[in-house]
Amino acid sequence: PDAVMPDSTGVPIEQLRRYLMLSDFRLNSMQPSSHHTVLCGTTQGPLGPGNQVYVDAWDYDHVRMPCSSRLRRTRMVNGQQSFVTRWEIITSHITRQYSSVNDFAEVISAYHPGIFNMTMLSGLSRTLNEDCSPAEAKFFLSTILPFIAGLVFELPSACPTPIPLLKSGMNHTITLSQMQIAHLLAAAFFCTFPKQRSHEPDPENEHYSFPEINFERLFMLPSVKKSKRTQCKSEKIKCIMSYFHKVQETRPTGLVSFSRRSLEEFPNWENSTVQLSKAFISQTGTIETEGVGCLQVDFANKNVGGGVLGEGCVQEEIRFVLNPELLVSRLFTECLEPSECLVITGTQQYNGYSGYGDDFRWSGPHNDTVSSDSWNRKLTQIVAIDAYMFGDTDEQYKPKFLLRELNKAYVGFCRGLEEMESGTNLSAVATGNWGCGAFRGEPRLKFLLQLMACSLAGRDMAYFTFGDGRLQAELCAMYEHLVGLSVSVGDLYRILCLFHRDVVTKSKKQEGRVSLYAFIYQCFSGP
Ligand code: AR6
Repeated sequence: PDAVMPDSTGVPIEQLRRYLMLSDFRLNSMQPSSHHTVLCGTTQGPLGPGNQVYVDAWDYDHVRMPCSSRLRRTRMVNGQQSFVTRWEIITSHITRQYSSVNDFAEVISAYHPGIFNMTMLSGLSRTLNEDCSPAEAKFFLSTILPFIAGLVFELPSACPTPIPLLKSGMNHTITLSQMQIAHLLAAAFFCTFPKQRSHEPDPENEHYSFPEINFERLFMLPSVKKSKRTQCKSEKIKCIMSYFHKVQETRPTGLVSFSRRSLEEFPNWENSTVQLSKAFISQTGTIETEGVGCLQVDFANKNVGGGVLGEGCVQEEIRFVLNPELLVSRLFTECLEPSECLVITGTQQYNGYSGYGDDFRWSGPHNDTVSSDSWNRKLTQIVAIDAYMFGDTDEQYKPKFLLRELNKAYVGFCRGLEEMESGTNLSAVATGNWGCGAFRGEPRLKFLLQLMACSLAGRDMAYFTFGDGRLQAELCAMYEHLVGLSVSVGDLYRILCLFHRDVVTKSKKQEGRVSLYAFIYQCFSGP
């Protein structure tokens, strides 16, 4: 942090609204409905079908489960062809003793649709052989891996009800227990899921609109070209191992909700007379720690989780391994459209970390002390919104992209169905340089766009500049200037459009053109 700047400026964080206690977020009792599928029992007893008989749904609206009897293989018995379900093969192989990664590879290869061998577990091998002590590796193989296998074995009784896919255009919530999520993630760890589909396959174009859920790619070493990523991949594997270890020690008892939101109508930004919300701006702190009780932004990919199971290791991927329950959203969340977001309420933080990107390191298990709401979900609400990735960074000032990003932030921040029913005041948004790392956006612009979206959504904003003291000072000076002049959302929108028309289209950044903030100061020069 920059020594001459105060750590934080704007409105003090204490003045922003957060959900920290049960009473902050009042909810009606949980009822399954046409927009809410409750897949778990609650503290009041089981809901939904309530029995433990597995119901298979092999269609375009539900998750295709590895235990489906539709997945079959033929085999020859005494010269006669017969069928065996893939699930029978899975369950007959996974429950065994594991003394090496080789044993794990052998198990997966028994039911994997393609070729599966030890090379595909090179990353997992490296983690166990080089990053763990022999005792830790032995404990994982002899205790944790059989525990994970046990969770897979119990999948049909743990998740007997078909899980709806959260498809494009839907406004729907799924609530699962943390233990159901553990069973599903165990099945992903053993790479058992078939690919998910939301429509008939097109033989010309094998296109899947769901993110990958099986952990295969995570277990493989990155290519030599990306060898800098080897260590951070290993750190992600350690996060997953530590998650299952914690679940094995203490079975979590809470629930988690996943809500897809898809809006058809958006605000009229240009004509809005709404004043700017309160904003706290800080160069220290992170969204997940200092933003406790706020709506925390996941700087997402349209395929939620982005490169978490591959080589990615920036904000979203890190969040997904700190709170591994987020990973299950990849099983049922179809690729997000520009007018959509995913809100996840109730995940637990199991891991601590240090560093970022290639320097990301697991720093041990994390004891999550966040309290829970009346549905027994942790009061941790995360919203996945995917910014636009700019090839040419001047594009971001075009009105069509200003609108794209404003509307994306707005769908993430606006009042959801639950909050409509409960009438609760909305918590602040905890965010930062959304779309400004891997996606190459400009934080000075994204700060204003997110502030405008917060203002129309009726939320305050806590903005973390991630150690950038100069940025914090510039954002704060601009914020105070705009608020001092009572600039409205519409005023600001029109100035942003003028900047594009009068500056961006006339000259290149390299030519020393006037900066966005200098232009805004010129336009709103005060009384
Ligand atoms: N708290 C506050 N700010 C943070 C934090 C944090 N915990 N972590 C990072 N930042 P990036 P994007 C700041 O690149 O550009 C992933 O692969 C930091 O200044 O993750 O929207 C997704 O799956 C960082 O440079 O977000 C997408 O594919 C900045 O936030 C893609 O990246 C941006 O973080 C999204 O890229």
